[in-house]
Amino acid sequence: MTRVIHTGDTHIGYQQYHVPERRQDFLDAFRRVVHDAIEDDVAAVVHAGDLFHDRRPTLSDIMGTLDVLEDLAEADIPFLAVVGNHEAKRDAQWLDLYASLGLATRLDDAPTVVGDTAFYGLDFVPRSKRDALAYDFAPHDADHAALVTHGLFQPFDYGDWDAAEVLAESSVDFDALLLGDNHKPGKQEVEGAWVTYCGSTERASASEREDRGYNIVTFDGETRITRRGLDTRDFVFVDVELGPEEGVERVRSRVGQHDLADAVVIVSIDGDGEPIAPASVEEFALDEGALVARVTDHRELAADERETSVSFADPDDAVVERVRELGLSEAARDIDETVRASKVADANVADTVESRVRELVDENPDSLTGAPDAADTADAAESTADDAAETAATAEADGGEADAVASSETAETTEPDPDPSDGEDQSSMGEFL
Ligand SMILES: [Mn+2]
Repeated sequence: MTRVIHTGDTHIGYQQYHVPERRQDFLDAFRRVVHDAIEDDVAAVVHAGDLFHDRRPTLSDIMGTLDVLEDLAEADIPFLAVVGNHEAKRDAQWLDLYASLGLATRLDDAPTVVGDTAFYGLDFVPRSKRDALAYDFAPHDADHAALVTHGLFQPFDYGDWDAAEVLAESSVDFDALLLGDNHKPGKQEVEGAWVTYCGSTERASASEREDRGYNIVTFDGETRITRRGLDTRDFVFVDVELGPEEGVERVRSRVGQHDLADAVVIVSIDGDGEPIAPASVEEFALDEGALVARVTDHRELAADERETSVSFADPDDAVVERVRELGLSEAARDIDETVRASKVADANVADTVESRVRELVDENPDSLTGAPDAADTADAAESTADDAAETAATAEADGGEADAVASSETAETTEPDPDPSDGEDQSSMGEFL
């Protein structure tokens, strides 16, 4: 019998809504999961990717995570993990740093046996590179086997990678696929195996309304998956449908019915009624003790815009979809992050991009090759520059679109990863709900 905690999509370092308290929340959630693991004395903590929110966590994110992993190691509980799309760097990964300190095991195509179960890992693979995957795993002689990976899998919503195909093509007969990427937990039986998402441990998007938690997976003849909840930051969702004569007083009174202390308050207004300045409601919520308040007035949107909003429940999601579809080179993804991600101020984006491209060319011209048939270094560098330009343009276009959608997003509930590969954007995209 082997009993493990299956968690993922921790998104440490995400300063959601630009408040430091939210950044701390994501690390705290990880600490709670690890605390539970120690309390419960599980055989391992299995992490299915996106430990970090982006590929450039700050030193305090890295050290905070280190501290949590040290507690786990002291309890002699292994941390088995793969690399998610948010945190993936070009060569060595953050996970390798922790592995080198003896605090983590980066799962791969060779078995890591814990108890009587062999764990394998497959990092996030961009769609354009999946056809080349052989799903060739080294054999094991344990009683059970599980593959840990990160991506949006069919038969779950938004799936663009087929779990049935992975199971059928793999050289090892897996009892379970332990997945990350979709922040909504779920489990389904596919080809005689359990395929399950653990869900995120803090709400990385206002569309993640359900309580957060993680999976407990027991391999014991059969595979059993149960869920355990986590105590996370309070989110108060207030959906107001206004009648013809109603206005801001009605909204305030609905919001005021809740305990707002230290909560993230998400107000969604629909129906008829008088015009409302969202700021007046937000101020009211903050006066009542809310940590953050966001008000979306859906009445302001034209009918056709509202149609659009249905297909992109979360603007983050729209962005990740686009970026994934672009099939960008690693270098272009790096540039894309510089353009969109949080750590570079608007004024510095152009300079930073220029110096990153120069660095990349200097470091290793081959690594810039977007297409495998790029004839020589010059071509490679040129195609990278093109990719970068395209990415910048796309990021900007998505930014515009996402902004339009952002204001209509709160009421949507089903939702995978808020994944724009990288998160919170103080530069071109502005803040999402
Ligand atoms: Mn994620």
